[in-house]
Amino acid sequence: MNIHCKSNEVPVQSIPNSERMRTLKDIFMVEFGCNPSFFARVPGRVNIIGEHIDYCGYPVLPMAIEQDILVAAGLLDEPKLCIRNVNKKYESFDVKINTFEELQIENDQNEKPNWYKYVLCGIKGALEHLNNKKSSGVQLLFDGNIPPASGLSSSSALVSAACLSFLYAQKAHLNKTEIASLCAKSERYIGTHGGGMDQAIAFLAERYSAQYITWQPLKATPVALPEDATFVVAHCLAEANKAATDDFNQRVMECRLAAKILLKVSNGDKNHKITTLREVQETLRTTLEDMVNLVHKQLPKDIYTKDEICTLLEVSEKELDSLYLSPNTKHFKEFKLKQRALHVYEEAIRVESFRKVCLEVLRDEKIRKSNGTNGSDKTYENGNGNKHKTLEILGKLMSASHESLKNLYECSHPNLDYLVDLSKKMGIHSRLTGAGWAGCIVALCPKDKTEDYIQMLKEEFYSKQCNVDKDKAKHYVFATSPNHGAVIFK
Ligand code: ADP
Ligand code: NG1
Repeated sequence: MNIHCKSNEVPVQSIPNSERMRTLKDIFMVEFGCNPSFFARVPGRVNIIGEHIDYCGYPVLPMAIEQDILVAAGLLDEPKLCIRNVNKKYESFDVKINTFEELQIENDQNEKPNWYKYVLCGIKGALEHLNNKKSSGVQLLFDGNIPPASGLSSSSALVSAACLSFLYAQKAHLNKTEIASLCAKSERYIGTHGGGMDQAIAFLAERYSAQYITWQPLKATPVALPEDATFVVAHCLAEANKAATDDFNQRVMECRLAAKILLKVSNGDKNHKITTLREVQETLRTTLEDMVNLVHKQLPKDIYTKDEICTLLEVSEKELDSLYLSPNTKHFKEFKLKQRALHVYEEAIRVESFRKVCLEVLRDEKIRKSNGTNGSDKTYENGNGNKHKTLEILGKLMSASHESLKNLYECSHPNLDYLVDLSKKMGIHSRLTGAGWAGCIVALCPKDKTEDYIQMLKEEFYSKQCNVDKDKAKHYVFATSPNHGAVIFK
């Protein structure tokens, strides 16, 4: 039940009477000797299409999943932060909190950050937002079930849960878009230059529909997914922590450099403010299709050396490092600009096509329901069983997205490719979801094939390839549907 819920604020609901909440409360009592004052829940997400384009300014299409980070929070009189995890593999950490400037989150480059540093990111961002004004310290006990480092946004759920609970403890009121933007900014303290999709869907998600997320200003528009489709997530049994390698930032920087060069060679503009591929499209007032042609024309080489980029942009290496590169990408001597920019513009086209088809399906379903008819031949192919043409169109867009991520963006993993190929043999289209380099695929499955598909993956991948028994495999492969966003329980 909602205790209070302005539509644009994070809802405050009464505490669910569940085993998990009771256990969390009991462990909180053991850890801190008192009851929690409130709880916060932030979901993970699966991105249906639109990968590695949020940080280039393009819309994406994620939905929240059932798995989440749940945190129990207590208030402290002293300015202190006590961080605990139900899972003892995640160590405890206590720290004094005075100002956000003093809260250090330095990470050794290319080392996996300690988990509590993601919590510190959320607190640092919140403190900065509050201009260091705080009324209490906090005790936080976390319990998460999002597969970590697997492209389902466990890190952002953790950062967001920390930021949300700290702000709530200080009685600060932010609307959902404000807090989503704040959490996106906060997570960058870990060192990765993400775009904001994960934090946006964490707060703006709604039950029953995916969200078409657009930027500047941040906005989420619900997109109803076809009723006869199920989205299945399958873990490839490899993990990759984004902050532990320079791969993620390298891609972000390559897109940034491609944007600078495209703008410079197209209209001689050295405008340092423009850094995203979308801003270039907007400045040139042209279509995504024209941007694809422009990339072929203006970025013809497979590899650009740092020297070549400096010459093209008329900057010194020192300027290039300080103006455009992150600390962990300054050492790179070669960059792939054509491939990355092509992926981004073509993926942005795929997102638009996917959304358009979903809108058409919805419109047809509405017409069908109001007419009491069984649908038009345009949308449904009745000749060959109940094969759904629309799902095939959407599926093909997902397959094309995977091919592009594998070949142009080079962020796949052999296990992910194996899962995608295995799915294709059964006529199911799928793609890697999230950052990649490991993690999960998301597959679009006709509802009536879902059980057979999951069964096939359990046998052919988890059992035969990875020796995982069927009971355990259910944690790695599951059907999912759009869930709601973050809540406070009190
Ligand atoms: P993702 O793609 O899931 O966001 P990242 O590589 O960005 O993956 O971040 C994963 C990291 O988040 C983990 O290595 C861990 O430090 C932290 N994390 C995720 N889930 C939890 C959890 N339940 N408890 C503690 N830390 C977690
Ligand atoms: P994951 O690693 O799946 O949570 C990351 C970025 C997103 C987006 C995707 C790729 C962060 C926190 N998340 O998501 O913004 O760029 O990769 O589409 O950086």
